[in-house]
Amino acid sequence: MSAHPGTGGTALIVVDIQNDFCPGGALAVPGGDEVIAPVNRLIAGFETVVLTQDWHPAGHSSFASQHPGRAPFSSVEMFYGPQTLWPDHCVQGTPGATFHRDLMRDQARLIIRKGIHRHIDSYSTFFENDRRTPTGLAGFLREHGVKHVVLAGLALDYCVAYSALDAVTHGFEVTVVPEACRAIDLDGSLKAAEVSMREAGVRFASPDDVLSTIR
Ligand code: VGL
Ligand code: ZN
Repeated sequence: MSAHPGTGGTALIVVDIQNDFCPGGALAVPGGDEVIAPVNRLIAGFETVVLTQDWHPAGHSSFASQHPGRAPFSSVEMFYGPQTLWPDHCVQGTPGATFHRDLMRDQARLIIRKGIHRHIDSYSTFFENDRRTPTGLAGFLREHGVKHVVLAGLALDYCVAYSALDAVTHGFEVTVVPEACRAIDLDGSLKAAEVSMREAGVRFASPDDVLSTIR
């Protein structure tokens, strides 16, 4: 028997627990570092753990600094639709893009890096924001027989929510663990994300519920 019987069909996806999304970071999510303790407990219970990393080239088109006269957190029209402009964050190879040092990383089977194309942002860990360019995660999960994905991390109303919705589209059963997530909450984005996840059939569960059902 494996150390974690019964977890084979379920994967944990830990979204963007990077320094820039934690207090003191360039795009700090309030309380971002508070997710690390519950996330580590989840990681310890799973056999298939995927970590994601927001991983932008310098001068990425989602940075307000690339749009003269535009402020961070305003919105522009890109070729793929509206795009919120962010402070420069998670630039490849910088300390801000590094995983938070307290995150348990050794057990991860795969690290997905997203937002790597200069002219397309990516909130979802399955597709870039053009909704067409895949990251390869769905194929990885299918090849490992995963049917159910559990999501936690940052930010609940952006990368976690978009990833959850895309996972549903790919036919996975999807559970989000809100206690192990924190939100940016820009102009009602948290409420909107919760509504669209609920409507899509995403389930919400506590870390204890998740751990007891996979065991
Ligand atoms: C994210 C905004 C910009 C996230 C990434 O991880 O939720 N949000 N880039
Ligand atoms: Zn980003």
